[in-house]
Amino acid sequence: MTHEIVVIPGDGIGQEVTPAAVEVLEATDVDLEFVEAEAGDAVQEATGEALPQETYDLAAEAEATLFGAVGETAADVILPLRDAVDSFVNVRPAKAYPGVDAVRPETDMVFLRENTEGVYAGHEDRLTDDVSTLTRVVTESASRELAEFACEYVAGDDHDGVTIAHKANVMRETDGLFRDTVVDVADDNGVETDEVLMDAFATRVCLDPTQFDVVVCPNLAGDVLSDLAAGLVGGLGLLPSANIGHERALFEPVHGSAPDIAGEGISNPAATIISAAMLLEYLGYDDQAAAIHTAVEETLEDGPRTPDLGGDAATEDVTEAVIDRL
Ligand code: GGG
Repeated sequence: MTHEIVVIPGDGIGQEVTPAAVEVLEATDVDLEFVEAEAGDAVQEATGEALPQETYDLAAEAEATLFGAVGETAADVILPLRDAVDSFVNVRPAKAYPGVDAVRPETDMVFLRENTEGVYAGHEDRLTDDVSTLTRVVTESASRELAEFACEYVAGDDHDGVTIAHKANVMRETDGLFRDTVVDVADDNGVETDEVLMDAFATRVCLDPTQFDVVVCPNLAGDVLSDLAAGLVGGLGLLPSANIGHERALFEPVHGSAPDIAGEGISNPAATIISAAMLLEYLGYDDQAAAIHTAVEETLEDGPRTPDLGGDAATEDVTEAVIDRL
């Protein structure tokens, strides 16, 4: 069976790491057909539209989409693309790899981030020169959907339960609803929960990341705390993600377009290649996905490595090394 995969490289290093991940996918025996589509800052500049309708429609119809990165147009591209695939959770594993110089080499956790609301729902207003406002939306239904996914996620593997990171002591109505709903759903499913205020999480995860395994968070908290975890494992070049919807999904590295190094050919493709492995898992190709994970792990351990990991290799060198190990 041929799977159609929409590929949206986007801006900056998205133009380097996305083709690298496609090369790795092409080196597997999975029958994939790639359809490239445009989005991002450059398209906005050229056409006035950061996310062309054609790109949105392709993502809304494909089984899976592989996305790179965008810069200033993140809100106009990433949020609608997540909407196109009807995604309710952003799965962000953060783990340290042998051989990579990590602040906390014992880190191994996954963030299950609410993907549709919170402050990223976009209800922002500029009322006067002096005043701007933002309405934060949290619904019981979206919190429930995320919690149900979290319960299924922990049931499938060796997990003790979930940690809910929130700020319900201050945002009582919104994070209170989020926290109470996740606890209710977990109780109904026999899944243990513990809770931590998101600011305390930031401290505790730096001191001892082994306290955390599966972390369920509202949208903004999940975005920020997973980037923090990236700092513990060696940088954003290592964090993949999957935006899971009901019938389709979108895979992307956690990092952005990194304009400071874009065009130099030295961006770390690991996060996007691991995102591509998650795409294969999503399609049911567990063996091929596992082979990519192993090849990336071996490459991170033995090299070559890009400059963000202390090496001097190019994106292409790392990509070839992963493919050679497949
Ligand atoms: N890899 C996608 C990308 O460009 N991420 C940067 C970003 O701003 N992300 C915001 C988010 O994940 O909500």
